[in-house]
Amino acid sequence: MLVCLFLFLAIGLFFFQNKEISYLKAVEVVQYEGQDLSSVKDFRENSIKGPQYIDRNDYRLKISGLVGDDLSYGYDEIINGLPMYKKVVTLNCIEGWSVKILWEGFLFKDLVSAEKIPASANTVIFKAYDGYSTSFPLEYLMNNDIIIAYKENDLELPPELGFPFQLVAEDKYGYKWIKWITEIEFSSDTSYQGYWESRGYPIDGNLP
Ligand SMILES: Nc1nc2c(c(=O)[nH]1)N[C@H]1C(S)=C(S)[C@@H](COP(=O)(O)O)O[C@H]1N2
Ligand SMILES: [Mo]
Repeated sequence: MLVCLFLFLAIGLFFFQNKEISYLKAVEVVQYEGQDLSSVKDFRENSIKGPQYIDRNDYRLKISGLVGDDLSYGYDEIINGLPMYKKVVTLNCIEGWSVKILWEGFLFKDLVSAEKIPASANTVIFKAYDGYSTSFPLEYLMNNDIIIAYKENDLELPPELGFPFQLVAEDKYGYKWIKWITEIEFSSDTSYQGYWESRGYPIDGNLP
């Protein structure tokens, strides 16, 4: 009798736990530390070639240019290997709309901490899967805890929002927030013009 009761409880507990686990789902966070956030649905899709679909198993992030031998990292290698940070930052598109998002990712300076960066490398050029590019002074990326995000509002970046990685270019216009990053090139070309920069937008992209 007692054995039956025990078995019944054990089986019940097993199914209860199973159910709990199988029903867990990623939920978008809407508030953080008392601040209301925008939704990931509030972005206006206007990428130069539309959404890009990158396979996480094939993905490589290449580090190239003045640092010597090219290096590359896989998605899991980056996610499991680097400390992660969260911060609420607003993206302002030059077209007038904005989104306030909780970003989560790793620091640019942590990603490149093992690199031997020569003094001549004062510029960093980011390149993306859709052919987009944009550049920054190296010291902007190193001295401001700039994040490369893999999550927004607690959700993994969906393909249309830059999976696997988008740069959180704080204090700069949306066109500097490159999505679908595939390559980070160290350069000495301070006048490099990325996609929108070569079409008339300022290289620094600073917010007013
Ligand atoms: N690779 C890539 N990154 C990109 C873009 C793009 O076309 N391609 N557009 C930029 C612009 S203009 C903005 S405002 C932000 C946000 O664009 P979204 O709303 O289309 O996501 O992404 C930026 N990053
Ligand atoms: Mo934009």
